[in-house]
Amino acid sequence: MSGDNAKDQPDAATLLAGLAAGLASAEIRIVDLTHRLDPDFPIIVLPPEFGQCAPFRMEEISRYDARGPAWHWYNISLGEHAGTHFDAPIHWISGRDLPNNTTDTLPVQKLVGQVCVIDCEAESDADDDYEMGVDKIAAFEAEHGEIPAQSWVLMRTGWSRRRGADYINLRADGAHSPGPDAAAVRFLVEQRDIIGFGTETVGTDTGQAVHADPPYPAHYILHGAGRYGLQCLANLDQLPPTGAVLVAAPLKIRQGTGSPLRVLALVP
Ligand code: 23J
Ligand code: MN
Repeated sequence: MSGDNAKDQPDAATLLAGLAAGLASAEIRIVDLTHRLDPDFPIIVLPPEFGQCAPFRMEEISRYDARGPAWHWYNISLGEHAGTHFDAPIHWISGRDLPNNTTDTLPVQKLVGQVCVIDCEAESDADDDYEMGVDKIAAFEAEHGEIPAQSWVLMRTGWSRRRGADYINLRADGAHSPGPDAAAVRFLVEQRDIIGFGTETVGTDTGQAVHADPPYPAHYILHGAGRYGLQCLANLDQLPPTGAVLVAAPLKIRQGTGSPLRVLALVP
């Protein structure tokens, strides 16, 4: 055979029409992977010598009253990395000099792509400090096939079901939450050419990653290679291991290092 699949594939207009029809008929479902942007949502706690991310705040401007008789609205303020959010390469020192490394310059073509979901719930239930290694990725690929180039990879831990103090899980020695180890992130970037990596926890790194080498290895490796991060994701248990499409478009903040966003998944 020639292997020329292009001839057998519908053209782009037909593909898009199929997408629209699939959405209209709900054969393609949209799953919301976003937590509610809420003043009570937990914020990452860094060691006390460092600056801290501000939580989400809302202030009423008017509510059909003397301040605005026919309209209701708020002023809001928040850190770029509050709530369900996106990390751009400039967020980390390893990505500071890359081209198109900010929320206002990154190529939007990368913001929609296929997604693989690696289920680490059992391991994370058993160990708050679980580190996903290359062995776990190998097991995923043995079952579901190789992670395609230019995929998003999400680590499912069940962490999004935690509430209040259990989410950050702070102890005297800092936060405790699962994440990938350095070798796993390096593998995904170098061997699988991922677009980005996402977690249910407050960081793409483990809670104890300040002690790793390099510190915060997921941030260091991902952003140093121009890849993106997603944090505080929800509803990963509603996604298939492969075959869904992720939509993750951060706000176009000038020189932004990240942004809260609505993360959606298109699921067959
Ligand atoms: C700054 C320093 C360490 C971390 C983070 C930010 C994040 O997780 C973040 O939101 O990017 S681990
Ligand atoms: Mn972040």
